[in-house]
Amino acid sequence: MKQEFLKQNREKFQKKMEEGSIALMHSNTVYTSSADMHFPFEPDRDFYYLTGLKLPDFLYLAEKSQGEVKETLFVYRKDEQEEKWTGYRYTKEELTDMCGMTNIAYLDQFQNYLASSMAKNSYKTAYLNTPLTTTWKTYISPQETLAKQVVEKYPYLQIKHSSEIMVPLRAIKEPYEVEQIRRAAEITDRGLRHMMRISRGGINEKELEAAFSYEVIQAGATMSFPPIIASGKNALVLHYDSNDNVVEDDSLVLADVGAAKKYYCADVTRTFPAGGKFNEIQRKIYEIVLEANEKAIECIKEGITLTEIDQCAQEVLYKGLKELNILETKDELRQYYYHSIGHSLGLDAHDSLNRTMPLKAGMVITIEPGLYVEQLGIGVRIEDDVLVTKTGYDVLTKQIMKNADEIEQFMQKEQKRC
Ligand SMILES: [Mn+2]
Repeated sequence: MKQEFLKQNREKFQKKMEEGSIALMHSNTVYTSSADMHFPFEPDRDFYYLTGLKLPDFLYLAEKSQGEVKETLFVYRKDEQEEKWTGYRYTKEELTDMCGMTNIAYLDQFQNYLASSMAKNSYKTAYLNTPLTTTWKTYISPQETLAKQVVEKYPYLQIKHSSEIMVPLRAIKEPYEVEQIRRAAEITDRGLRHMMRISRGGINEKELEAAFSYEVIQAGATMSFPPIIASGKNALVLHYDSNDNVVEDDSLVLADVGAAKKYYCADVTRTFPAGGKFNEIQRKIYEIVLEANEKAIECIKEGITLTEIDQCAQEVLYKGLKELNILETKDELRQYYYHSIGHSLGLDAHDSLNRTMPLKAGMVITIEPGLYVEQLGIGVRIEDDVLVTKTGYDVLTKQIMKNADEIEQFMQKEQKRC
C-alpha cells in the first residue's frame, strides 16, 4: 500500500484523538482451526487502515499530549528457526519502507514501554480496538485481552472504542481506495461471466462456485465473503452458502459474490437463468427487481439516507407485485422483501454505517433490492456497488451486465461454444 495514503490515514486518525490520550490497536492473531492447523489470518481492518500491514500480533500505539503525537509500532524479532517454518520475517527497516513509520520497537519491549510512558504522562483516555460484534463469539480475542490489561492496570483511564473515530474515517473513501474497489469489481465481473458461461441444468452449485473462485484466485485477489450460489428455492434463504445442490434446468441462479483487492471488497449479486433463458414469470419478477435497483440508484445523492433510498425501491417492488396480483397491501411486501436496501462497503464487506446518516461524497454503498416469492420458488436480487459523488453517484459495478436480454444473449452465445 502506498506510504503516503497510510500516513494520511494516521494523521486523520490522530487529529481526532483527544488531547491527553493514547490509542492502542492490536493487529489480531492467528486462530487454531483444529489440531495444529490455523484459519487464514485476517488483519484487524482498523489496524490495517493505519499501517497497511497484514501481520499477526503487532501493536500500534499513538500517544497524544500537548498537541504532539508519538506513534510506535511493536513488531516481532527476527528468528531464524521460526522463519524455517512460517516464512520470512521483515526487518525494522523493511517495515518502515512498507508503512512509513520510523519508530519501531519489539513486542517484548511493549509492557515496559507502556508502563514507563504511563508513569511519565498524565493520559486520561485510551482508544482501544476491541471487536465490535460479539454476538456469536465464544473466545477472547487478543484485542480484548489487551483491553482488559489496560483497564486493570490503569483504572483511571476513560476507555473509548477506536471505532468512534475509525467508522466515520473509513466511510469516506480516498481515490486510492475507490480504485481498489473498482479492480475488485472487474474481477467479480470475470467470475460472474465464467459462471454464466458454464451454467446449465444439472450442474452443481459447487461447480459454479469453483468457476468464480478460479477467476478470483487467478487474479491474485481474495474473497470479500464466502460466495452464495443459490439456485431455485435456495435463493429464498438470504445467507445460503452450502452451495451443494443440483441446479434445476428451469431455475434461476442467484449469485451473491465479491472479490477483494487489498482487502477492499466488491459485493455484487446477479441472478441469471440456469439454462440461459428466463421463463415468463421469472422474467416478470426479474424486471421488477431490476427497475427497483435502477430507481434506487437514481435516488443517490449527498444528503439522502439509506432508509430513504429503501423507500424508492419499495415503491417499485410493491407496484410490481401488485400488478402481478401477488399481494394487495404495502404491509405484505415484507414477506417478499425481507432485508434492507444496502450497506456501506470498504475494508469490510459490511462496513459500519448508520442507516439514518445522510450520505456524503466519497462513501461507497451497495444497492441490493430483491424479491423472494416462496409460492413460485423464485428468489431474485440485483446488487451494485455505488460511489456517492459531489454531483450524484458513480456505479462502480456498471460493467457487470444486468439487463435480461443481454444476459440471455451472452449465455446463449457462450453456451453454444462449450
Ligand atoms: Mn451486500
